[in-house]
Amino acid sequence: MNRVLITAAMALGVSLSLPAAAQFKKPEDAVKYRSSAFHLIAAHFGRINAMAQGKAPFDAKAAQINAAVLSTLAKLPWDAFPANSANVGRTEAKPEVWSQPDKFKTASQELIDNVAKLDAAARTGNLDQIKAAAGATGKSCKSCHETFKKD
Ligand code: ASC
Repeated sequence: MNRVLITAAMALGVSLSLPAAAQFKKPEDAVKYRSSAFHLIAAHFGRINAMAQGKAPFDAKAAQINAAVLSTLAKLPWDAFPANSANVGRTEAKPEVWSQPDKFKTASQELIDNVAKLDAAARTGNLDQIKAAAGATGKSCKSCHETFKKD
């Protein structure tokens, strides 16, 4: 990696780890950011999951690309839940996000970990491994939604 890329990567790391409220001018901006990230997560996971469930033809290269994108996307929403963005705009977040922060943190880390395993599975090109990892990832989506997302 050259120096420009290293500097850019460090800047990205710093901006991703800033306190949630510091990253958004208005609470609505945080809602937009996190819901956009979740839309992209659903799109890229959906492409893999369709293959895993036999609803789309298996394309190992496409699975690999989508899983790689997903492994970055899975890290994005979690800094976009500042306390002033509960019940703002069109948020689908339940108050439990803020009243049970440890549980929310654990759930978010579970997604990140499962997506990392899905990424590893996709790199092998083995459909059975992808199916298992996609199943676990879908479960972490679902269990988090049960507590933290409005219907
Ligand atoms: C998806 C998607 C979700 C989850 C959930 C898993 O593909 O958009 O919200 O999986 O349905 O049960």
